[in-house]
Amino acid sequence: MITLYDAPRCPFCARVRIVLAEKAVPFETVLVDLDDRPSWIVELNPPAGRVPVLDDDGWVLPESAVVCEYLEERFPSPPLLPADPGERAAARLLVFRFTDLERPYYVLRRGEPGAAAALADALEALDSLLSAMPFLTGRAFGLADVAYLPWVIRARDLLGMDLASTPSLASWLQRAAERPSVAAEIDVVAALAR
Ligand SMILES: N[C@@H](CCC(=O)N[C@@H](CS)C(=O)NCC(=O)O)C(=O)O
Repeated sequence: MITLYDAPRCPFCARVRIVLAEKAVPFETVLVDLDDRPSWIVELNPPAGRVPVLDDDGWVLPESAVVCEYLEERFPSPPLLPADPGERAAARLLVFRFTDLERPYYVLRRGEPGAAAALADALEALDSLLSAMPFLTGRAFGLADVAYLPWVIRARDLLGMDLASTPSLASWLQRAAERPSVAAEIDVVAALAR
């Protein structure tokens, strides 16, 4: 049995939730209170007790990008990486460069002045990629899309970022939202905003 140590507000956990949903993998959830982190989660994922953590019949894995790749290999169907090695590498490169979005996102969340402009630049960089291809993973939805979607949804719905000036990004989000896995995450974020 697969267990996900999870927190609804955590976008890293959202990556794993999306992959599990895409692959229709049954799993159980253990909710972790991020404001009062239990000692057992620190023991499971030292030193900070970060989530997500996946436990697949005793095989314990932290780090959302690693967990997503693990699930891709453990449950290859439907695939979330392209068949072509070059296209796979391009998708992995985007996951690797996720910090380009992560940094300005968290600077804005901390409320630092001028941060919205830096996040807008990072969203524009994604928009430019998406003007040339339908998904960040390339021709089909996959792990690079999963890596970014939780933050783009939160940037729009929690931080008030307007996607009107990034039309390719806005269309990508709309396309992705047609998938039940992503629609469910939009609902999770809506509940956080209430
Ligand atoms: N690199 C980790 C980051 C996970 C992470 O930072 N999770 C947050 C919740 S969204 C957390 O548990 N933070 C606690 C801390 O940093 O002390 C991943 O990709 O899984």
